[in-house]
Amino acid sequence: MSERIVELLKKKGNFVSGEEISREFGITRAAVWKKIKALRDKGYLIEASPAKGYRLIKTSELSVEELRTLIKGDIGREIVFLESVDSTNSLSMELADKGSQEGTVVIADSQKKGKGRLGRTWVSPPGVNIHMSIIMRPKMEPKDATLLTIMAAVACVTALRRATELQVTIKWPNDLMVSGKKVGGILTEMKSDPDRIIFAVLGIGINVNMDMKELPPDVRPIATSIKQETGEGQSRTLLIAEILKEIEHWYKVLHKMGRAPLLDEWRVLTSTLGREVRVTVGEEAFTGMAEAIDEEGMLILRLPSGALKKIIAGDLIILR
Ligand code: BT5
Repeated sequence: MSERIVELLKKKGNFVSGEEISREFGITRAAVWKKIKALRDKGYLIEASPAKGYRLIKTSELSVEELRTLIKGDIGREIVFLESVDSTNSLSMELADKGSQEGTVVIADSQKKGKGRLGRTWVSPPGVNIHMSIIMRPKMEPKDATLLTIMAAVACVTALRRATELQVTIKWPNDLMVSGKKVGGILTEMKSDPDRIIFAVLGIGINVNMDMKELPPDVRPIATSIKQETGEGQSRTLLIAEILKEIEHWYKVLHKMGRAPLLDEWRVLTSTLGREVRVTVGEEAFTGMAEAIDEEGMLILRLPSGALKKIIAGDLIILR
C-alpha cells in the first residue's frame, strides 16, 4: 500500500489531505500517518502540514520505478524488487531454475541470510546498501566462471569510481576495496553440466550509506562504506543503474572480443598484483608475490622458492 500512497502523491503533485488518503485506501488517519512515517524512514522526503496534508518532495534514494527509467539495455530489463529476502542470490538461483531470462536482476533492500563465500554471512541491514543478483546464461564452460566474477568486479569498480571519485580497487578474487577496507563483495554461483554453464548468478553487495555501527564488532575493522569514506550519502538507484550499464558493456565485450580486454582492465583496477600476499586455501596457506592472473582468472603466485603456484580461489591478505 505504501507504494500506492506514493503513486497518489506523485499524481497530485501537490498537497493531499490525510482525509483524502484515508478515504482512498480505507484506512484511519492514524494509519495514514504511520505509512507516511514508514515511507520517510525509507528515504522518501514527504512534507507534512497540519492544514494541507502531505506532499511528496523527493522519492526514495532506492526507487525501482526510477531505476526502470534509467535502464536502456538488456541487463535489468526485468527487475524483481523485495523489501527483504533471505538472499538475492538464493532467490535468483530459484528463479533461473524456473526459466527466468538472462539479465533478470533481483534487488533487495535488506537480506536476512545474506551469503558470503564458503557459507559465510554477508551483513545486509535495511535502508542503506546494495544487495543485488543478476541472472546470466553465458555460453561458457564452468572452468571459466571466474571471468564472471572478474566482469562484475570491473563493472562495480568502474561505476563506483565514476560516481564517487574514490580510489576503489579490486582485491583478488572478489573484494571491492577502499583504503585497504572492504566496501563490497561478489559471490558468483552457478548451475552447470560438466562442459557448460546452464546459468550463473552474479551476486553483488556494496556498502553505500551504512554507518559502521550497523556491522558486528568483528567485521567493523575490515569494512567500510561509501558514506564512511566520502562523508556523503549516495543514491543507490543511480549506482545500481551505472553498475548494470557497465555489466552490459563488458558482457558484450566478452562476447565480441573474447576475454583479453576484460582481463586487461581488471589488471588496471586491481590492488593485488605486484604485492607480497598470503593466500589461504582451505587448510593450506601460501605466501609469495602476486605476479599475474591467467586467462581463467587464476592467481599466479611466485613462491619464495621461485616456483609458480596457480590458485583458483582463496582468501588473500596483502602483506606488503
Ligand atoms: C563476499 O564473500 O565478499 C561475497 C559477498 C556477496 C554479497 C552479495 S549481496 C547480494 C548477493 N546475495 C547474497 O546472499 N550474497 C550476494 P566473502 O569474500 O566470503 O566475504 C565474507 C566476509 O566479509 C564475512 O565473513 C565478513 O568478515 C565480511 N563481511 C560481512 N558482511 C560485510 C559487509 N557488509 N561489508 C564488508 N564486509 C563484510
